[in-house]
Amino acid sequence: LQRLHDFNHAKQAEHDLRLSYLSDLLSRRGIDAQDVIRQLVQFQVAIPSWALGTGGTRFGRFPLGGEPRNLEEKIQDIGLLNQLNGSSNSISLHIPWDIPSDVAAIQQRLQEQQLVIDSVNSNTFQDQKEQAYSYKFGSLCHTEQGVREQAIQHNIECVRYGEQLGAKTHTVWLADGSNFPGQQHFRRAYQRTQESLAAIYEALPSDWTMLIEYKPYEPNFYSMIIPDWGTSYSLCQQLGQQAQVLVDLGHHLPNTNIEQIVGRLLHFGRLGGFHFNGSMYGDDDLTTGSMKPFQLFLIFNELVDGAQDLAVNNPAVAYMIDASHNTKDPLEDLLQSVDNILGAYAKALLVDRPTLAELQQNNDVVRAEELLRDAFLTDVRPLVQEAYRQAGGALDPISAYRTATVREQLIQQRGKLSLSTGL
Ligand code: AOS
Ligand code: ZN
Ligand code: ZN
Repeated sequence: LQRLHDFNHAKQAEHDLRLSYLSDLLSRRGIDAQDVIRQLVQFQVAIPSWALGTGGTRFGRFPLGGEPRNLEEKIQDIGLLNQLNGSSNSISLHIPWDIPSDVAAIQQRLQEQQLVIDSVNSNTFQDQKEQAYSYKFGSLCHTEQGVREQAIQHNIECVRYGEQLGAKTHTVWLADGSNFPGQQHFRRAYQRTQESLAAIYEALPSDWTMLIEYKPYEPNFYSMIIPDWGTSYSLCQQLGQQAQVLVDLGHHLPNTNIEQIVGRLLHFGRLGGFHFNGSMYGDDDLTTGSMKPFQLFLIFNELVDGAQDLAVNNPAVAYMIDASHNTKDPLEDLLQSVDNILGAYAKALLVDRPTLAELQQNNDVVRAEELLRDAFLTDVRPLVQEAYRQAGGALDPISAYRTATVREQLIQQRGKLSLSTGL
């Protein structure tokens, strides 16, 4: 990527023209473009270790080649992304897929790439070879104490690995649930889950956060133990201040008003984390912003509104991309996702909040909506590109990636059939 400078140089003149036109337009509205760009440069979204290889479905997987074979290579890939867009300075790990064999070596790699560990994620949705009990009928919710204890210990082990690597967040997503009516006693299963989570929470260092992710269906199709934000919220309330709700954009039934959920959680000070992806039907894990860009903007509108409102007392939100699919080069997909995320964020930063508040107060429905539409329809790409450039990245990360023939080189280094651990 040494050619990044030359690459930007060729695009610079046109970029300057577009940026100065937009900066002029914005300054007429009292918005300082540089101020927006500064906030875009600061925005960081974590990359999970499992998004770097082609995901596959239960029907098949079509390896792309050059995919990372171990944690070191995953760190290398994320370092590459971060060089291109300056927006992905952290990595989320999945235990046991990413158990570090040599902690010092991993720390060294992270330092070289100027990356940090974002969160550790437990895995009780699969059985591992050496484990004593099966998770076929659940983990933290299981009817048998031995299974619950094994799952609790696994979660605590994740936290211990995370501590060695400087993580501060533990994410729990449970596949637990039932496939058939009558299979599970709803109240007792919830109670057991709550008690198991409390045991994990007790082992959490005092400066850590525990994120509880909800999902309405899959892999269980009749009931999930934590199907919705209300259940996550109730668990967090019982656990304590270090527990927070995690919103994954793909974990809602079609047409759910996700932006309202975000607003509610901010109001309660319980929004801890975000998993970005795109969804047409459910947990599709498509490119963020590829399906519902207006909804993504409305979600950022809530986030920005909450961040600017002194009455809101919510801790910093941990952002991550949770996507994994079968067709694109995963690195190109992640660059697209970050681009859509920053675009939605930039548009939300353009919203004239005092005027919007006034319109809402006076019930001026049309002008309130028009105000949001105006921000949404603004072409903010010059701001996002300038943020990449100021962060030392490429004006156009995807074409820089292609021009530098990154994938071809990775295939040469790692082989055509390299397989990453993961889904
Ligand atoms: C699963 O559907 C959830 O989105 C999880 O956050 C995550 O994708 C999983 O833990 C990855 O293995
Ligand atoms: Zn997720
Ligand atoms: Zn998911």
